[in-house]
Amino acid sequence: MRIGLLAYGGLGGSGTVAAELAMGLAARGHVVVLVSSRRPFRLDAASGVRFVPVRAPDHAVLPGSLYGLAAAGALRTAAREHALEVVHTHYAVPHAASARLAELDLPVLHTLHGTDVNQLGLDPAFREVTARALARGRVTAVSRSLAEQARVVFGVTAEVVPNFVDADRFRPRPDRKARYVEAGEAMIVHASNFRPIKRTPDLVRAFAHLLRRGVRARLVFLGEGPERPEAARVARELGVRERVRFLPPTPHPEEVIGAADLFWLHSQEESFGLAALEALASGVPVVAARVGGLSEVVRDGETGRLVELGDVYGQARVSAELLANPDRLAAMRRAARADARRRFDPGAVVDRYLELYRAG
Ligand code: GMT
Repeated sequence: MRIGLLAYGGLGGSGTVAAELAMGLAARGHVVVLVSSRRPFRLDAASGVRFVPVRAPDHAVLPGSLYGLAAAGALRTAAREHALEVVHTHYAVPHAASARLAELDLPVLHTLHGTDVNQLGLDPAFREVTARALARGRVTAVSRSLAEQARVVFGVTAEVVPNFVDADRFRPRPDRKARYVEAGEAMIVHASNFRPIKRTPDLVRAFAHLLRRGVRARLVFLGEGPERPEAARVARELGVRERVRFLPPTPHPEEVIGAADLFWLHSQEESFGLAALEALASGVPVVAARVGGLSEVVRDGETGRLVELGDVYGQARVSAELLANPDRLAAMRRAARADARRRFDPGAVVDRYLELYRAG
C-alpha cells in the first residue's frame, strides 16, 4: 500500500510510535510517507520511509504559526505527489482537523495518544472541531483507559490498538551497567521529555527516601525538557545531587534502559507509558504511579509495582523491597520481558493497522 502518516516529530512518544510504525510498514515493502513537524528522533535514515517536513511560515499578519493549516497543506501535497491510498494521523490535536481540512478523498485512521484527549481535547478551543474530524474516520486509542476517555471527551468509539516494542532491540544489557554506577550500586532509570506531567522532581524526592533507607543506588535521568533544571535543583536541595545523573536524549535509549535494575515513572497522567514498555521488554521491572493506562502495561506485583499517585514514600519503599530481594527481582525481570514480548509484539500491531487501512 501507499501509506501517509501525520505525526509530531522530535522526542515525544506519539512521534516515536509513528516512526516505529512507519519503519515496520516500510520493512514489509509498503511505500510510507511520514509528514511531520520535525524529523522523529528515532526515524532511521536507512529505513526507506520518506520524510516530508511541515513548513509553517511566520508572517507579520499571522497571530502565530498556523501549524495545523500547514500540516493540512503538506498532507494534501504528499497525498497527490505520492499517490497515497490511506492516511493515518497520530495525536488528534490538530492532526485530525488537519486531515479533514486537507479534503483527502482517502480513508483516514486517527490514533489517539494521551494529552490530545485528556488535556488539549478538553479545551473548548479544540474539542468540538476535533470531535467532528474524528467522526469522519476510524479511531484507535493506545489503551482501554484512553479509549474510555475518548468516548467521554469526543463521543467516539475507539478501538484499542496498543503501542508495541522491538524486544530484539530493547533487551537486557547488564554488561553496560558498570558505565553508569559503581559496583554494588543499584541503577534506577527514568526516561522522558521532562514535562511537568512527568513529575520528575517527585522522582528525586522518592530517590532521596530510597537512599535514606540505606539503599546504595544511583538515579539516571535520560532525556531533556522543561523540568530538568527543577529536578536538578531538588536533587541539590535534598543533598543527593552527586547520586543523580542526567544524560541527554539518545536515539539508542535501549543501551541505558537495558542496563538498569528498575525503571521509575511517577506521571500525573500516562495513557500508555511507552518508555515503561521498553523497560519491561529490556527485563527491567517498572515502579510507577497507578494512573491512566499504566496498569494495562505493568502487571502490578508480576512485572513491576504500582503505587498511588503522589506516594513518593511508597515508590521508595516498594523499590527498596525489590532491590533487597534478588530472587524476586530476577523473577520479575524474566516475567517483565516475557510479558512485553507476548502482549506487545510489533508484528501483531502492524498487522492490525494494515487491516484497518484496508478496511477503509
Ligand atoms: O499525550 C502526550 O502527552 C504526548 C504523547 C507524546 O507524544 O509523547 O505521549 C502520549 O503518547 C505516548 C505514545 O502513545 C504514550 O506512551 C504516553 O503515555 C502518552 N502520554 C501521556 O498520556 C501523558
